[in-house]
Amino acid sequence: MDVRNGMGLRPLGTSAAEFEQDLLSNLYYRRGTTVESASTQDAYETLALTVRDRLAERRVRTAAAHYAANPRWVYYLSAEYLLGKQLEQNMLYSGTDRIARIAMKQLGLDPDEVEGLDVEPGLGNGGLGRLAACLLDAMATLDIPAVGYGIRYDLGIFKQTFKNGAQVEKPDDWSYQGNPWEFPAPDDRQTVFFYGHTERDANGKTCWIPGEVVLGEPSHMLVPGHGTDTVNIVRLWRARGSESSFDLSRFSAGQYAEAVDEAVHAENISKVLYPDDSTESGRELRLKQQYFLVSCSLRDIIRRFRLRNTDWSEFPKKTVIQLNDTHPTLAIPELMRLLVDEEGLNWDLAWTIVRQTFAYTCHTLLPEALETWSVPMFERLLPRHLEIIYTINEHFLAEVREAFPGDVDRVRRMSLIQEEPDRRVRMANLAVVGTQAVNGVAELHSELLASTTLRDFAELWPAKFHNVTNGISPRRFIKIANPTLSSLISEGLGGDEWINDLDRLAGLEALADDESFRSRWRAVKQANKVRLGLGDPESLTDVMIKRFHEYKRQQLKLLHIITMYHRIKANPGQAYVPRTVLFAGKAAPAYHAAKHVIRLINAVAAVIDADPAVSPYLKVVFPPNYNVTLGSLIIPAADLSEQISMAGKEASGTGNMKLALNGALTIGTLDGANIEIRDKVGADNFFLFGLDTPAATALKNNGYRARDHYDRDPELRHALDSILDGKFLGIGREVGESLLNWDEYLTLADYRSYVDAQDQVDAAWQDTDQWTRKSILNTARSGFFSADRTVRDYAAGIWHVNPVKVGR
Ligand code: GPU
Repeated sequence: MDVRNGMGLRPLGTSAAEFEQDLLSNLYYRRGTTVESASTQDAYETLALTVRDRLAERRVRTAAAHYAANPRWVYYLSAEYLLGKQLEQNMLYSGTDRIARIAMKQLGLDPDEVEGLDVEPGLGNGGLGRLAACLLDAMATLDIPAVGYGIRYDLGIFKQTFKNGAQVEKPDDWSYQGNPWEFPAPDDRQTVFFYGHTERDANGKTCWIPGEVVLGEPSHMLVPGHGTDTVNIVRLWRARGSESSFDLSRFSAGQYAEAVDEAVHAENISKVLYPDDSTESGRELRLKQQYFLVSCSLRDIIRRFRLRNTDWSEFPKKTVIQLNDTHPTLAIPELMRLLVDEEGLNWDLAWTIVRQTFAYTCHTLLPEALETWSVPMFERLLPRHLEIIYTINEHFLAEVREAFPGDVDRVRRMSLIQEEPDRRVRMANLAVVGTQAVNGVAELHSELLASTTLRDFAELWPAKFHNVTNGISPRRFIKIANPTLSSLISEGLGGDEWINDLDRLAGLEALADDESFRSRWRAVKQANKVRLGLGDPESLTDVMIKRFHEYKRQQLKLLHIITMYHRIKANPGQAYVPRTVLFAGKAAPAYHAAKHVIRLINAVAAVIDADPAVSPYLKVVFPPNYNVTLGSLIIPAADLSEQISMAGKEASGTGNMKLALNGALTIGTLDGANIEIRDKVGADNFFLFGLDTPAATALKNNGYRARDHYDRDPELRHALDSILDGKFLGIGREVGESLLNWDEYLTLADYRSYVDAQDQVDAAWQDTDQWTRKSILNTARSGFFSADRTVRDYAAGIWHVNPVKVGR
């Protein structure tokens, strides 16, 4: 039965005229204005609400279906979500994209101008945050009952600007105009404790007497599925001072500012996203954020469990909590605390429940990204949790000693507490010990986790370790981002079922040899370059879009650019393949080495731009402030995808998948998911270069000397010398020195192989038909990288959950 009919509500219409009526009604009643006096902001918010209403109706039915089914739920805990703009997606998913535009025009509104006001909530840093959003999208699309939990940061990832070519960060007050996609749920607010001490009562029961009390206020955004009525939610917590943090005595004494000090302090918890990617920041406020997220979310999960269940032993049957990296790992000791201290369960039963409930995804191999917390700081902030971790550790280490008698070193390595050089809590170890499944995010990554980073644990519990190769939302990253290519694909395949069944792209293989299809494919790519605003659409668009990190090796791409520049300077008369090299990405504000690379790229771009002998063939562009929105414009325009990390360092990568799906050819190392991309698209359609992981590891172990490569290779020497000699506006000496004297990530060792592979790219580009064929084959063979496949893998191998269909 239609819930609205049951409630006596008028059904929302599906025609443009009805949509127009609803726009007018929302404009009048929700914004308090009329078409004649509405601002563009009024029009935008009204449009958003009118679209949202359609999804709200599905949401109500979803909640009813889920309540009736009392299913096993997936709760996805993540400190980051990069959801991307909501409007276009929600118009597509609600089937209102066409009628909404007609209705706006009827009302004299410019749809592009109105839609232009939609803002991207930048509540994450990079791949990890965007993966969370893609998985939520796929879970809803596959009708899996799921809730995402996160933090509603007031300030998202900083806005990147350039000043004299250097990165300058500006705050991202993303919701200062409000956020029409959000449903506040103040009734579900939770209380969170910090600091204080523990006490034991006469029965030996432990009690935590907190020193600070903060409120967590939730709101949620809708997560609709595509081609289904399921609408899940992502619930985001915002910190508020509690009543006790308002000091009435001070207020009465006229100390108005002091009276609210504590409340302001509390609200700092959700004030700003930490802009670190793949490095830990180790700050107390960050640990507070993590506990805040975990504490609010677990209480909410338990509240939801109790709506339909009473028996704690049922909890793991109804609940799986996926930890997105170690950031939410405090959920493990927190659930122990809730079960033992608050619910009175005995330790062993509580531990059984906890372990069955959680699963952990690791997203890195970098030692500096494995979070640890200083014991004294941890103890001050979360005294009870430290006791619980000690007890978990005692039981766990006994198990290790039993499995490996006499292996003291192993016990030291596996302990949840690092002792030397200082005492720290090891969050990754805790995450492995407290979960039923641990997974890496690409085949190579999962293998390396089990054989290196988490080897001791894989030896103890081999069955706990899984691989789930990452995936991307085909809705967001081809259907919405690349509408013209999507239309061509649908035409070629005779339908658009591929959007929810990406393996169907294989049907394009047959068209790769069809000359007219190829020329249309090429025309789409060129139109996307024009849309992006790149000058010459005939030029090879070579893109490197990702966070700036030394292991990702933007410096290697830069050495190649400088080499091309030198070649053109040396032989100006020759014909060169024209290239537009596009960089985009942010560096963590305190990551100086990465910021030096950014500055040098901008300097090299300026020098090339000013040189008329070179600029016809080579152009370097670096649009600021890479985010989901900008990525969605760049990806469809790319010919070449740069995936050039040092082998064994990139856990997976997901930009690599988005680019291949949109018909870019990859130049890449055997790292992360590049390996699987190459396996799928075929070695002929991928430019491979560089050391593989065993060779890179061996080189590092045998005393790598970057300078040997500099001494041996004249082109490399020329490129590095030009940096060291200040030929690029005097910028970048730090970059040159670091490469020559240290080169942590084997950039110079891979230089020759990389430049040679780039020469093969140039040669391949000149055969336009063959290149286009390869481009089509990249798309045709990328179906595996759908996040729908990723979620199916999680559902079958780790979550053991079933879909729940939402009835009409
Ligand atoms: N990743 Br750890 C992040 O974006 N941030 C992090 O803090 C950590 C990992 C990335 C990996 O670097 C990337 O290889 C992977 O594709 C992505 O997570 C999603 O798994």
